Amino acid sequence: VTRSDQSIVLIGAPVEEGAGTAGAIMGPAALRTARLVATLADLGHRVDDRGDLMLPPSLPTAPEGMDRARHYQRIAGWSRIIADATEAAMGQGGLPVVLGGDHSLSMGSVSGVARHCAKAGRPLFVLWLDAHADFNTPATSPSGNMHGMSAAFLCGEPGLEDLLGDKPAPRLAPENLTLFGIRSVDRDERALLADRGIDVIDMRLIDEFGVSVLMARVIERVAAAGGHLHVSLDVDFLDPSLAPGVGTTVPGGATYREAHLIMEMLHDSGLVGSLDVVELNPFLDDRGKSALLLVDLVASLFGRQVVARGGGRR
Ligand code: HAR
Ligand code: MN
Ligand code: MN
Ligand code: MN
Repeated sequence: VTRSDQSIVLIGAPVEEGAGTAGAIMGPAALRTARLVATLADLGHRVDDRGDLMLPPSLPTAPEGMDRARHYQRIAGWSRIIADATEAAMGQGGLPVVLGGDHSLSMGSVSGVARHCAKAGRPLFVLWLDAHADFNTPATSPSGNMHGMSAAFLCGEPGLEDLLGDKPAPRLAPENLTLFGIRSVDRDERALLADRGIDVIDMRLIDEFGVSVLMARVIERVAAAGGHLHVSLDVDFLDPSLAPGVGTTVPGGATYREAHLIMEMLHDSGLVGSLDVVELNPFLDDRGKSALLLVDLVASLFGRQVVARGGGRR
C-alpha cells in the first residue's frame, strides 16, 4: 500500500544508449540534485538510495541479425543488472524506484518486477505514461533506438528473445498493459498495437473524457485482480512547455494538473509497487525545471497532499 511508511529503494540506471540523443546518463544525478531523497524522506518514507548501477566491462554477445537494435550489447548488459536490482529490492520488501536513464531501462526494471510477481503469485499490471507507445520491435522500428521497443519486448514481441540471457522474465500479459498519454506512434507500430489489442489511452481520449475517469478505470481493473501496479513515467508524457528536458518532445502533452491528479489517484489506490522515472535529459533542460517537476510528481505519488484529508479519501 502506498502509504507514509514505504521502504523506497532508489536505483540509479544511467543508461542512454537506447535513445537517439545523448544526455540521459545525467538523469539520476539531476533527480538527486532536485532533492528526490529528502523529499521522499520528508513524507515519512524510509529511503535507501543504492546509488547508480554500473555496466560491467564484459558485455553479452549479440545474436545474429541484431543490427536493427542499436547498442544491443550494452542494452542487454544494462537490462540484466537492472532486472536483478529491482527483483532483489522487491524480494527485500522494498518498493523499487528506478531513476533513468532512457526508457530502454524498463526492459530490465519491469522484468525484475515480473519475476518477483511470478514468485509471489501476483498478477502484474503496467501503466506506461508516455507520448510514445514504445511498441516497436527490431523489425518495425524506424530508428533502431531500443527505448522505442521496451513495451513490446515486455509483452513478448519477437526479436529480442536473448536480451536477458539465461534469466528470462515471464512476459507481461498484453491485456495488463495500459499506454497513457500517447500522441506519437509509428506506422507498423500502430498496426501491431491494434493486432495485440493493447489498451491505448491517447491524448484525444484524455481530451474527451478527462484523466480522472480514464485513470479510475485502470485502477479498478488492477484492484479487482489484486494486482501489482508498475508505473513507468516517461518525461515526454508531460507537455514540453512544462518539461523541456527530454530528447523526444511531442507537443500536446499532459498538463501540470493532469499529471498531478494521476499521481494523486495512484497514491490513493495503494496499488503502486514499483516505478520508473525515465528519459530525463538534463543537458536539454531549462535550469532544472523538468527535474524539479518530476520530483514533485513523485512526491504526489508517494502521498504529498495539499490539504490533509481524514480517513475518507486516504
Ligand atoms: N517511435 C519512435 C522510435 O521507435 C520514437 C520512440 C521514442 N521513444 C521514447 N520513449 N522517447 O518513449 O524510434
Ligand atoms: Mn512482494
Ligand atoms: Mn518512452
Ligand atoms: Mn516517450
